[in-house]
Order: sequence, then structure tokens, then C-alpha cells
Amino acid sequence: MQFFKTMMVASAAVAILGATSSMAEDYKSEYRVSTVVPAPFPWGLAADKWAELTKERTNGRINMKIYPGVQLVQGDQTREFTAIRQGVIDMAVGSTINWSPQITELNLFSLPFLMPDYAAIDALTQGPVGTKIFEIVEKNGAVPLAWAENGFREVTNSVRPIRMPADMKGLKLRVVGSPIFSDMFDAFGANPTQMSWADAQPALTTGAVDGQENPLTIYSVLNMQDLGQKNVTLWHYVADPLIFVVNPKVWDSFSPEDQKILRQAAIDAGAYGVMVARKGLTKDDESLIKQIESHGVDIVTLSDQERQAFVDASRDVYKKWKEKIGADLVDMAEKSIANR
Ligand code: X2X
Repeated sequence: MQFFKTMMVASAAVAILGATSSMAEDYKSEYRVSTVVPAPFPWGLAADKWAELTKERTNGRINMKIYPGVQLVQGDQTREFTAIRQGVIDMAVGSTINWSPQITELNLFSLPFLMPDYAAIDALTQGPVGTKIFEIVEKNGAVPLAWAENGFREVTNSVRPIRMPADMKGLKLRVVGSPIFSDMFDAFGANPTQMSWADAQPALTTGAVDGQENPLTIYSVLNMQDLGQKNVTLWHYVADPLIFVVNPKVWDSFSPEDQKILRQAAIDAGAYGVMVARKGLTKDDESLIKQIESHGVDIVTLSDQERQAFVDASRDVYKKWKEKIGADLVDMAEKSIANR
């Protein structure tokens, strides 16, 4: 009798498990998702949305926790991709800049003045270039699912308005730890210093650096005007898209049904992320720019001639990196943008 009862309980338990998901026993209780910045930055909002939609649509089978500040790699954003590949990080929403040390082709988005407007970013990420980049990311050891956006990176500083390359002379500017950025700012005549995002914030607070470059959404959430960054130049010189990825082993552990859900949730979260990243920064809606200006910030918009001076100054850097990235891929990107 006792044996019979035990068997009944055991088979009932198996039935419940089976009803939840045939794969559930292989799933982790938590998947670690890496980002650099958390909500309310658009980047963090996109990651939160991905986790939220996935949890909802899988009835909690896939439970994602966001680890901002790239804390899973001790704040060193240039090591994030390696950690994803190795499985130290399960999933990530990461910037093309931070993964470019491992994937040279991602420097495409950091080519100076390649993408003049939002339509140009879309022409790349949503076109044949985006497909090609996803193939390359996959070859390098992560499963790419969707695109979001950090944004156009505008230069700010505490010393003077920047209108011409000559205005940058002697300015100590924090740049990300990716060599193309040092090359560009050397070419502009500034004094670039490579630093992680974790180190950049105290450096701005103490005035150890004069300036930095980041999207205005980052500027506004951090209230960079209070850190002395009173000069902003809208020059749209580069933009960094974000990519949603999953470690291949983790990906393979999911049922086809859950893979589909996770991918669609990333696509939906990516669309939302792009929307919030551009909010208040478009020709139709400049509200974020106006809001920053209302804090007494001097916002410089370059004339065509002024912009051209920066384009000219960075021409050799463009050429050098076009070769490194692969001339075919850059040609494809230039064509996609010309036909947007
Ligand atoms: O470090 C930066 O400037 C940031 C937050 O924009 C990136 O992670 C690329």
C-alpha cells in the first residue's frame, strides 16, 4: 500500500512537470543578462523590457536578471563579449563599441561620419549589412537576436564650445577603450584618454577629464551639466547600436518554442529601445535637446562647413579602419546609406 501511494505521488509530480514544460528541468533558475547602464537609460529600459516580455510569454520558464555596470566582468566592458562566449554571461544587450575588440567588423558603426541620420542607422541594422553582421557575431560565438540603440554620440566638455577641430586642441577627453576612438580624437587634435565607463563617471565628477562623448540620453539621465559639462556639440559623428545576444549553449538548451519567444521578445524590446533612445532627439521632437538647453547648457549645432572640417580631419582614420573592417562590408554599408 505504502509503495502504491509513493508511486502515485511520484507520477503526479512527473505529470505536473511535464505539463509545465518538457525541458523545464534543464533550465536555470536565473539567466544573467549583462548591460553597461541600467534603467532609466534607454539601454537599460530595453533590457528590462526583454526580461519582462520573456517572463510573461514563457509563463516564467525563462527568468532573466539584469546585471548592469558590466559587473559580471568587473566593469570592464571590453571583456563582455569574451565572457558571453565563455558562458560567464548568459545573455546581454551590448554596444557594438564594447564588442569591437573581439569583432573587428563592429567598428563599422564607429567609422567617423558614416551615418548622418537615424535613417542611415536603420539602413544598416535593418538591411543586408545587419544580416551580415549577425552572421559574423554568430561565427564569433554568440547568438544574435535583435537590435536596439545607444544613440548618436555627441561630444561635451567643460572648457569651451567646439565648432572646429582647432577648438579641441589640448582638451582631455575620455574615450571608450576601443582603438578607433583614440585614432579619431588624435586626428581631431584633442588629447584622448581611454577609460571604462566605470572610471569615466568619477573622472568627470572630479574634473580629471575635460569632456567625453556619449548619447544625449546618457547626458540627461546623469545630469552632466551639473558635472561641468556645459558645452555640447551635436555633430552625429558616430552612433552605437545595441545587440541582444545569447550564449550558444544556453540557446541550445531552450525548446524551439522558447527560442521563438525569446527572439520575438528581443525584437519587440529592441523596437521599444530604439523608440526611447530617439525620443526628444528628432527633427519632429527636439524636446530633450530643449530640456538640456534650459539648464544653461550651450548647445552647438554644426554648419555643413564646420562639419566638413571634422570629416576632412578624420578621412585618414576612416580609410585605415575601412581596410581593417573589410572594404567589402564598408562598401555595402555606404551603398545602403546612399540608397536609404
Ligand atoms: O562607455 C560608454 O561610453 C558607453 C556607456 O556609452 C558604452 O558602453 C559604449
